Amino acid sequence: MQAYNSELFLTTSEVADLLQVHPSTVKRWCDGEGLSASKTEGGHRRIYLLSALEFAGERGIETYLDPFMPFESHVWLAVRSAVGAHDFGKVRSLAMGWLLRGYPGRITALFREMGSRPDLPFELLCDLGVQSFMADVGEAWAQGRLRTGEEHMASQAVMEALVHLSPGSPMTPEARPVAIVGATEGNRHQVGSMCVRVLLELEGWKVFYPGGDTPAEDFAALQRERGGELVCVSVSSTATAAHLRRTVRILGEFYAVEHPYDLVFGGRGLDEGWTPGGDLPFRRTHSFPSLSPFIRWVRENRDRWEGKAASPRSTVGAGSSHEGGMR
Ligand code: B12
Repeated sequence: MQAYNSELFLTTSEVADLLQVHPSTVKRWCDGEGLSASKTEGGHRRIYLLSALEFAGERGIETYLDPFMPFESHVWLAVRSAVGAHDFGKVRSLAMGWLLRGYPGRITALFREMGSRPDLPFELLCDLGVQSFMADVGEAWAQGRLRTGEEHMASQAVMEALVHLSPGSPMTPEARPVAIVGATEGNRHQVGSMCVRVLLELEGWKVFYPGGDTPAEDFAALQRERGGELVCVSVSSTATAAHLRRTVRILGEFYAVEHPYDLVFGGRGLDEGWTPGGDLPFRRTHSFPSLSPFIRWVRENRDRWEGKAASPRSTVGAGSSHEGGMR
């Protein structure tokens, strides 16, 4: 039985949002059309979540909570904290529980639902929700609570949600701006770069995504062939300074001034003090630990890419860009 929880008594607007109708329709339903509601001291209607869902079921109205039965209340509370307070604690524990009990499909469904919310910025979902859930997965694996296969299933469940959330890249050859996004050679971690891909696509970019373990030469070749204005290299982990230096060197060797681009390194695997170097050929070089500062920078510079101003080499832009020699 569901324990009493006042948070599960919804306002008319919350029910309207859940059932995808106008709040005045919910009020009408409460006033004599069978949707039971109580009133607060101030005279506002409150509707028990499960009553609203039962009412919806009787009328054939589908809600995003239906596939989560019998966890509707938990999911509703989890999504509400994530969207309203950017608190993903409940999401993380629900998703971990499902992973341990063998319901990875629910993890996909939950991340898909949150990712389709216009009131939850996608970059925050990735930086706070996806990243922390996957960190929990890594921790559980390290403690022996999850098998390697279950860790893989978690990555797969999240990847599937991200694939669904991708609006796809524009098909036309002339669509701009163009980005190349992937993870460095030897790096099999794909979720971070996939987050970058979907985020840029949501911003209207055409993205070429070779995924994890992409040789530096191939980033360079793709950029040249597809006219990329931005090359994003994910350094989620396992990269050493020597490894990153090599990537920068190879990209530098292949760089053609007549096809200028900005180079971005990103991910929590970047050493705090790591700098890509001083005298670099790229138009600009930046590194960002997470998506939120990255997408701010992308938006601030959008005009430049849309105007396709092929400015010659310059080492740095604003923010967390880099100067100084390689370590
Ligand atoms: C799942 C996972 C795997 C899976 C990956 C499967 C897949 N399809 O991706 C598998 C099992 C393959 C794997 C293997 C290994 N893993 Co692993 N893995 C993880 C785990 C649990 C989750 C990673 C993840 O998906 N995170 C979710 C994403 C969203 O987070 P993210 O990658 O950090 O991306 C975010 C930011 O970094 C940033 N970002 C990322 N890329 C970019 C790019 C740009 C341009 C920008 C702007 C931002 C950005 O935005 C994202 C959103 O915030 C982490 C644990 C952890 N704490 O992260 C360990 C972890 C990353 N793995 C680790 C290790 C050591 C390994 C192995 C070496 C283990 C081994 N001994 O075999 C191998 C290496 C394999 C290889 N050659 O790459 C270490 C890395 C330590 C380090 N400092 O380098 C971690 C941190 C675990 C740990 N605590 O030790 N792993």
